[in-house]
Amino acid sequence: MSDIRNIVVLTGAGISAESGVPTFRGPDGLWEGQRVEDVATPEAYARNPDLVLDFYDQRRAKLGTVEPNPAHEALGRLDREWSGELLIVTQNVDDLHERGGARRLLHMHGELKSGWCMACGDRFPFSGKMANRPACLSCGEQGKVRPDIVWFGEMPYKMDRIDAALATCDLFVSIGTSGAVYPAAGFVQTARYSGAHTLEMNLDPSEGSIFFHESRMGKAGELVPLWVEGLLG
Ligand code: BV8
Repeated sequence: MSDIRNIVVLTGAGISAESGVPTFRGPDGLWEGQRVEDVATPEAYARNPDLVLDFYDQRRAKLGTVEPNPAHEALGRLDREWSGELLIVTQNVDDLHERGGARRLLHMHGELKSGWCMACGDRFPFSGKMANRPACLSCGEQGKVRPDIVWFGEMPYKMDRIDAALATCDLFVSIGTSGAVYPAAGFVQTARYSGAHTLEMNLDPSEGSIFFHESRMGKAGELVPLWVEGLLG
């Protein structure tokens, strides 16, 4: 472990599960009562904007009722104390990493607390209800603000920055993700190709488990603090 300098951490819904934020693939295959294709695609938004806006309004409002868990806080400690390079790439759209102290953080699938104006293209902090068709804070256009979320079929954010970090990392760690969605699910292979050691921490083996040098099965709230202590201790 002594030759580790540059770390990339990928997180998914599993890291927020112990905070009470539902993961995507519940037992009934529904996600907060909806089918993913009915709420997380541009077509769904065009077809039924009220359903989609209300779905995200509800999740945004829920952020005020959940707290970061020990896994988020451990990554916040790693961010403060790690002297090498670190990039935390999250697929999550909640704000628990920030509230847990992470700073070297990137939301590749967007954020619930951000609005995106389809009239002027600006993005800005948003915490209200989009179903009320608010005016854009930048251009004032009414009813053109959509969730700043990367839906299926849309380009994930900051891929160039992610690819550059994967190309130079010595350690790639995946936490709480099923490895079901690309391009995130392919990051482990990119990291391996760059010669990085790869570690997965998950409740169950992900779809990409075979690509990891090491897999630790268990709850993120227990495994991540132990891993960070081992790295920094
Ligand atoms: C793209 C935001 C091109 C939404 C999300 C046809 C047309 C177009 C594209 C495609 C297509 N077919 C396939 C694709 C590609 C598609 C894709 O991969 N589809 C899959 C279904 C096959 N991908 C895309 O469309 C992406 N865009 O391809 O554009 C492109 C690509 C590259 C370069 C240029 C162009 C965009 C995908 C983004 C979709 N948006 N989120 C929102 O949040 O509302 S996806 C969403 O699901 C998440 O963000 C995450 O990425 C994904 C998987 O979720 P997970 O986070 O892994 O959560 P999940 O519930 O699945 O698993 C939880 C895990 O945690 C489990 O393993 C569980 O065991 C574990 N766990 C539970 N509790 C704990 C725990 N672990 C530890 N501790 C615990 N306590």
